Amino acid sequence: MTKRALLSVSDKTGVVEFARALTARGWDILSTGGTFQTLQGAGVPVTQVSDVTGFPEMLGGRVKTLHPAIHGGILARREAGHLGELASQGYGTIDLVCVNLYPFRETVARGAPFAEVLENIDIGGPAMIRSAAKNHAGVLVLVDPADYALALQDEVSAAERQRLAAKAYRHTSEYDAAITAFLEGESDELPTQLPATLDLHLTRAATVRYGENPHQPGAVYRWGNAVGPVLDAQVVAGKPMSFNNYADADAAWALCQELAAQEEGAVCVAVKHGNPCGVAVAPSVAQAWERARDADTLSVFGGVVAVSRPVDFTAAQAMKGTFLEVLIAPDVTPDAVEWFAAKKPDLRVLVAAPAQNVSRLDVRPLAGGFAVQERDLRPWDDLCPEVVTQRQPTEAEWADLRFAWAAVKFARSNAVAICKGGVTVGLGAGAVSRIWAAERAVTNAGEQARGAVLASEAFFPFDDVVRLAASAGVSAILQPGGAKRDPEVIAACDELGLSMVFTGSRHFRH
Ligand code: 93A
Repeated sequence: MTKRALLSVSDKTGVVEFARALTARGWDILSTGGTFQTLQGAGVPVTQVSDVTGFPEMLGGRVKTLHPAIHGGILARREAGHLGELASQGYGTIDLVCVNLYPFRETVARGAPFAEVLENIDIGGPAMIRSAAKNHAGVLVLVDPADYALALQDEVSAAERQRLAAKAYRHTSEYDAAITAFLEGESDELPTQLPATLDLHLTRAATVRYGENPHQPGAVYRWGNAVGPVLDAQVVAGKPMSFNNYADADAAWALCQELAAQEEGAVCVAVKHGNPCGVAVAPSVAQAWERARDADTLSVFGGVVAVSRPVDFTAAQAMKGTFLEVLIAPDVTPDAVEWFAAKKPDLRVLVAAPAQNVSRLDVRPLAGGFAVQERDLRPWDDLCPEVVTQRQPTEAEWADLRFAWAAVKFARSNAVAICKGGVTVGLGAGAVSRIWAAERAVTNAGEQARGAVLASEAFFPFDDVVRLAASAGVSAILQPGGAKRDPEVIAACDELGLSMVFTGSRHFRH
């Protein structure tokens, strides 16, 4: 018996060629309104679904294929009982369903009015896809033009049919998740409560040679229509970006942007393995770079550097003696690009735009899923810092406390930053105990800790960090506060003549 294929697609890519190839292999083609017109216009023999159902498309297209002549033809098991029942109604089988859905996500993304978005919720399409996928033993289900060629083979194995069915259900479930997310209002406003389902529509945005290590395959994905400052940056010189480069560049640029918004001067952030290792603000990019580098000349080796202002020839030359993996800036002058290309051919030089529509969600991989939260976007101006000691910070200390707060917020917990004159002179990050983070920061700072300030991203469980800081010469400390032993911690500051500021806001970053 002649096989029948039902083609009903919104994205008409490749459908004419596919239909033609099916026809050449002896298939009969059924189609809905728009697809029918496309195929007929291309000279492909095709029958309208309405001729099979005996009903016209109605309600402006809302009901086209929702009919037993269609769903019976798809769902009937290929065995005497079902086939007999089908034949008694005058219906035939449908052996291939090729459907892609109304462009719901695209309609949301272009900011269409609510009624238009609702109209783009496909009902009949998912019903056919789900019917065909359920009966995949007898029906091929295609939701992706990339699979059309497979369906043209003489024989499609049971395993391939099952794979296509799984892909079909994934397609409809992601589609439903996008609708849920939209209706729950996740798309525009900052969500106060994350929705029960998330639209994890991901598309590959970049290829990398491998993941974190050479034996791990890796790739970079874009979430929905989000714009990523690093994802969308222009690589103006150097080698292609690696997996680790993307991760570190993202971290460096985020901190650099945050500081650029709160500081007067040019900002430079050096990152190693996801943590800042040197951060500075200075009148020029070259000076900011030199100060960030000198903050920790050991760790900056092989680092990723972000700066908040255009890199000119002078700034480029200041980077001469240091091996760096990536440099990201809002712009790089042509003579600087030329110099980098000639003198540092391995350095990836990126020009990034401050991000507009960056995803507000932050995900942490779990085996089998993700933990998802809103990004920590709280700015300094959102805080109500409170001095809890007898001594008040000086104006210069206030400036450094604010600077240190941003730096420590972007470091992995437990983190402690010691800053002086707009430079992180000591950073301790990713420590499993707070005192160890403080010890690292104090050791790195050395003599520079005298008259410096210290910030911690979370509270002090004991007064040990205060005593260590005081012995190193630190004069002011900033932390969220809120620990059981806060009174002891404050008393230690008063005893040692330090200022302490509580922000009331913790900034864990695990
Ligand atoms: O409006 S629907 O939900 N009702 C239906 O009965 C129906 N049948 C197919 N949408 C329906 N479709 C969808 O129409 C398909 O999923 C496909 O996206 C689109 C193809 O329409 P046309 O062939 O008219 O361009």
